[in-house]
Amino acid sequence: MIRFKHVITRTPSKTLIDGLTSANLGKPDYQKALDQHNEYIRALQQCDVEITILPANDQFPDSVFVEDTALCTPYCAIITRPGAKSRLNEIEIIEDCITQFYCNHVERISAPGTVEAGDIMMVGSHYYIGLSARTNQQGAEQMIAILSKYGLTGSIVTLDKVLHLKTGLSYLENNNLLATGEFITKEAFSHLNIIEIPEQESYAANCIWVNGNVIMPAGYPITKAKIQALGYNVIEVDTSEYRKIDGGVSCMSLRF
Ligand code: CIR
Repeated sequence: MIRFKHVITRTPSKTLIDGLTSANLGKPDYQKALDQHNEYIRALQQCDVEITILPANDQFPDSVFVEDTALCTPYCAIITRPGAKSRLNEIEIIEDCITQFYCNHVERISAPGTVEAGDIMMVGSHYYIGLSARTNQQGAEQMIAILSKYGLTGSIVTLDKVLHLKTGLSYLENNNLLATGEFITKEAFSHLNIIEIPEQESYAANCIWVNGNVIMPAGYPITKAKIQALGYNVIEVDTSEYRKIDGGVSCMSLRF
């Protein structure tokens, strides 16, 4: 059974209001987003992890979503190469912090590969990599080759409707997988215990398991009841301002 020791987050920048989005929910309110980020950190503080909080960076509106910039495994970290142009150079501002934790076990995705780690889901020593508008075939193949150097495995899954793989999926350990929409019936996950998240609560399919706790967005009672029924300690956080720019609870941290 894994245990996470570390979490990396980044304070949202004022420019967050200009984050990339496909949602039609209006612009985030910065003060509210900041309060919600603090609430997120308080939730993590209940999960027995050491939390690193990186400073806000105005140059990158989406830099609060640190998850996309690196894949942190137990043996190595892989700096990604985000497929969104405005996010590509976010890797420059995460690198030092990642190197502090992983020393010389830091790898990189190179051009023409693109990867955003929101497209990668860890299940034990296996990593599912979603091909999306942000993660391409070359990037996924490079990722699998790097993982294999460290005794880890990876495989590619396709996705059609959502931004990132983990927009519609969350692995909660103990064989339990939250899934919504296109992922409920995907062959690749049929060996797992699929917990179906109904369409009207699809945003809540993006949750995080942190040492026996599940942090989930507030306001999704069906999902909450299903997760609680599995025996997890559920911690709800309001992420309404992040939802407006296609972000959820997983995107806002790196956990390892
Ligand atoms: C983006 O479009 O890149 C951001 N507005 C949202 C990123 C969400 N990250 C994630 O799902 N891992």
